[in-house]
Amino acid sequence: MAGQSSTEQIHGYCGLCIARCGYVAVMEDGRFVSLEPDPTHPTGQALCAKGRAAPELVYHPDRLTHPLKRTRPKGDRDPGWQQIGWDEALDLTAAAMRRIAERHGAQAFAFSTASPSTSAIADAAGWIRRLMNAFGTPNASTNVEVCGWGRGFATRYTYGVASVATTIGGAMADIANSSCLILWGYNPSLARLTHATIIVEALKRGMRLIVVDPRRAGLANKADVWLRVRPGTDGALALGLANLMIQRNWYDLDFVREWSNGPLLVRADTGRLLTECDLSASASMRRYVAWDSASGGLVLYDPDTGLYERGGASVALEGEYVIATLQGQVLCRPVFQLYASLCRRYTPEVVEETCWISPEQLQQAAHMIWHSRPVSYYAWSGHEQHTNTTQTARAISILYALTGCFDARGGNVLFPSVPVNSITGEELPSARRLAPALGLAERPLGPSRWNYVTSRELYRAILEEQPYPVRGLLGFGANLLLAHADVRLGRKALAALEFYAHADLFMNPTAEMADVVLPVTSPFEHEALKVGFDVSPEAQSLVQLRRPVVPPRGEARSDTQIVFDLACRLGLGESFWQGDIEAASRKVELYSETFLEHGYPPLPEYQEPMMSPRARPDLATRFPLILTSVKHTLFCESQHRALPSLRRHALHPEVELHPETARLRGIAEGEWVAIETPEGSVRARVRFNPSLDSRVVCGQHGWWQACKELGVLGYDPFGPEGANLNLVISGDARDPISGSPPLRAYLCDVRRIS
Ligand SMILES: Nc1nc2c(c(=O)[nH]1)N[C@H]1C(S)=C(S)[C@@H](COP(=O)(O)OP(=O)(O)OC[C@H]3O[C@@H](n4cnc5c(=O)[nH]c(N)nc54)[C@H](O)[C@@H]3O)O[C@H]1N2
Ligand SMILES: Nc1nc2c(c(=O)[nH]1)N[C@H]1C(S)=C(S)[C@@H](COP(=O)(O)OP(=O)(O)OC[C@H]3O[C@@H](n4cnc5c(=O)[nH]c(N)nc54)[C@H](O)[C@@H]3O)O[C@H]1N2
Ligand code: SF4
Ligand SMILES: [Mo]
Repeated sequence: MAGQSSTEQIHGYCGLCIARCGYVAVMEDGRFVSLEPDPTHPTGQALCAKGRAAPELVYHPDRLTHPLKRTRPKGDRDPGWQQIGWDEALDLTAAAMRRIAERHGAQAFAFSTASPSTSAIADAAGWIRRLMNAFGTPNASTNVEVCGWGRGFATRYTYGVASVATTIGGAMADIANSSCLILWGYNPSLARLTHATIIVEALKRGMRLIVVDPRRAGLANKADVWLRVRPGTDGALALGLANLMIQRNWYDLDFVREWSNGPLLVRADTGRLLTECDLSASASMRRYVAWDSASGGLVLYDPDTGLYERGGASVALEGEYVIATLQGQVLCRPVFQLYASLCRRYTPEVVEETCWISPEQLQQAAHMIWHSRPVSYYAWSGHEQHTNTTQTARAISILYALTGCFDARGGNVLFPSVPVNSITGEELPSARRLAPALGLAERPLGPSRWNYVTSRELYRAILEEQPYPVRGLLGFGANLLLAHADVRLGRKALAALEFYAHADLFMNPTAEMADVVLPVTSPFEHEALKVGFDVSPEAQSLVQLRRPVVPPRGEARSDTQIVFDLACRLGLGESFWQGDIEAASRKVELYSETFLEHGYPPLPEYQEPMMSPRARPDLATRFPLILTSVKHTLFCESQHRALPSLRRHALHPEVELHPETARLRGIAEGEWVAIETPEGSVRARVRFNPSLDSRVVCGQHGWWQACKELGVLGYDPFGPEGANLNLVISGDARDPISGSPPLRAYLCDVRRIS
C-alpha cells in the first residue's frame, strides 16, 4: 500500500571472512539496508564493521555486473574492456581450456582461488576442485604456501591430521573446556571475531592465555604471558619451551610413550628407524624396534596395529643402546632422546639471544603450559609466512604433543562433524590420471603433494615452461599481484598467458591482466550450505542453508554456477556427482622418516629466517630492520577499501614503528615514509607502536584500491609511489619444504620522505 513500508528479516551467516558470523539481514521495501547480529546463532554474538558494511558491498557502483572481454594488448594501459554476454564469455573460456589441453595437456591450464578465510569461495571450492579433477589439471594456486600450510599441512607430518583446524578440516581448539590457550601468531580479535568472543568468555572463567606475537595486539593485552618473539624465530622458541618442560619432567610421559614414535630406536649410523629387518634376514619390513627397560631387551612395534609386543608399558624414551644388527654393532637411541638433545641446544640463554625472550618469561610460559592443562593452541599467519614455516609448525605441534592434550577434552580435538559426501571428485577417472602438480619434483612433501601450487611455481611454469608449460589460468578471485611476493615476476607471467579468465566481484590489479572477466555474486546474493561452524562441538554440529538476501547484481553469477556452466560446455556434465575420502591416523611423529628420506631434518630443527639480519649480514648494514606485516581490522586482505564506511577510518596504508626507531631517523608520527628493501621501496604512513621491539617494523599489505565517494585515490601496485608491500618482497629465499616466502621476516629500512 502506498506510504507503507515493509520490513523483512532474513537469517543467515556472513561469508565475507573465516568467522562466518550468524546474522539477520534487514530488508526494507526489498532493499537490503543492514546486517545485524543473530544471538540465537552459535557464531552470532557480534558482527564486525566489514559485515555491517555488507549493503555497501552489495550495492557498490564499482561491482562487476557484466562479463568483459579485453580488446587491447596486455601491455596496454587501457585493456579496452568490452561488455559481452555470458554465452560468449563462457564459450571463450571453455574453448581456451580445450585448446590448451589438446596442445599441452590439461595440466597446462591452472586454477587460482581466493583464500576461504578472506572470501566466500568456500561456498564453491568443492565444485571448483571437482571441475579441476574432471578436466584433468592438478594445479591449484590457492595461497596454501602462505595460509594453511603451517597449521593445516605441516602438522600432518606430526599428527597424521591437521592439529589446527583449517577450512579443510583438522583438530580444533576446544576453548570452552581449556584451562590454558596458546595463541601463536594469531590475533582473533582482528581475524576471527567468533573465536575472540569465546576466548573472552573463557578468560572470564579463569582460563590462562599465552600469546606469542612480536606486537602486543588484541588479546595479548589480556594474556598471562605475552612472548614478544623476534619474527620468524618461533621454531627456536618452541624448542626452548620443550627443553624446559623435558628438563623439569613437565611432559606427559605416558602420552609420549603410547601415542608418539618417541620410543622407537634410531640408528646412529643411518638416521633411520631400526626395523626388524636390520635384526633378522627373515623378518618383515614393517615392524620397528624399541628398548624395553623392564626386560632389558628389544621389543617390536607393529605400525599396522599401533601396538608393542607385551603392551609396551616399559619402553624406554632415553638412553643409548648398542644393538647387534645384520650389519654389525650399531649404536641406537630412542627418538625422544634425539628430540630432547635437539631441545637441549635451545637453552634459555640461546632462546634469549635468538628470539629476544627473557629466561624468566620462558620459564613462566613453560610452567603455565604444564600446570594449566588441559591446554589448546591455535597458530596462524605469524608462523606461516616464513622460510622456515614447516619446521616451525612441526616444532610447535611436537611441543604441544608433550602436554598430552591432543584430542583430549579441552585440548585440540577432532570435533565430530556431520558426515557429508565429498564433491571434489578425487574418484573420477580423470583425477586418477592427473599429471604431477608443479613443484612436486623440487618439494615432494610440500603443497604440490595435495595438488596445490605456489604462485612462484605457477609463474615459473608460465615463463620458463618448467617443469612443463602452463598456458591458461582460471581465477576465482585470487588477487595474486597483491597477495604474493614476486609481484613483477607475477605480472610478467600473467601477461604471458595465452588465456586468463578471472571471476570476481570487483576489478583488481590481477584481474586487469585477464582476457575475460566474469562478474560473481557476493555471498548475500547466492545460496550456500555450511556444515559445521568450527568454534565449539555444538557449533560444529550445526548445518545451515543460507538463502540469498538480494538477487544478483546485474548479470553476476555465483562461482558455483560458473563452474557448472563451464563443466557443461566442456562436456564434463556427467562427472558432477558423488564421492568420499577419509584421512588416516597413526602415532604422533616426533621424528619424521619421511622428511629424512627427502633430505630434510627428521627432527624439527630450527633454521634462521633466510632474510634476517643474522642470515644476511651483507644486507643488514643497509637494511638493519626486520619487516613483518599484519592484516587490517577493517578490510579483508586486498579488499574492501572502496567501501566508504570502512575506508573513512583508514584512509592510508600504515607502517608501525617503535618511537625510538622513528626518532633515530627523524620521523614523526603520521609522516609518510619509504619502506625500503633490497627489492625496492613502497610508501606508508607512520604509526607509533611502543610494544614493538625497536628493531621490528610492521607493515600492511593489500593497498591499491581507491574510494571514489571519499575522494581517496588508489595506489599504484607496481611502483615506488604505491603501497603494495609485496612488491618489495622476493620469494627467492623460500621454505625448502613448502616454498613459503618470507612475508613476515624480511630485511628493510625506513626513510622519511621529505
Ligand atoms: N605481506 C603479506 N602478504 C600476504 C599476507 C600477509 O599477511 N602479509 N596474507 C596472505 C594471506 S593469509 C592470504 S589468505 C592471501 C589472500 O589473498 P587472496 O586470496 O587473493 O585474497 P584477497 O586479497 O582478499 O583477494 C580476494 C579477491 O577475491 C574476490 N572475492 C571475494 N569473494 C569472492 C568470491 O566469493 N568469489 C570470487 N570469485 N571472488 C571473490 C575479491 O573481490 C578479491 O578481488 O594474501 C597473502 N598475502
Ligand atoms: N579483519 C580481517 N580479518 C581477517 C583477514 C583480514 O584481512 N582482515 N584475513 C583472513 C585471513 S586470509 C587470515 S589468514 C586470517 C589471519 O589471521 P591472523 O593470523 O590472526 O592474522 P594477523 O593479524 O595478520 O597475524 C597474527 C599476528 O601475527 C603476528 N606476527 C607477525 N609476525 C610474526 C612472527 O614471526 N611470529 C609470530 N608468532 N607472530 C607474528 C602479528 O603481529 C599479528 O598480531 O584472518 C582472516 N580474517
Ligand atoms: S567477522 Fe565480520 S566479515 Fe567476518 S564473518 Fe563476521 S561479520 Fe562477516
Ligand atoms: Mo589467509
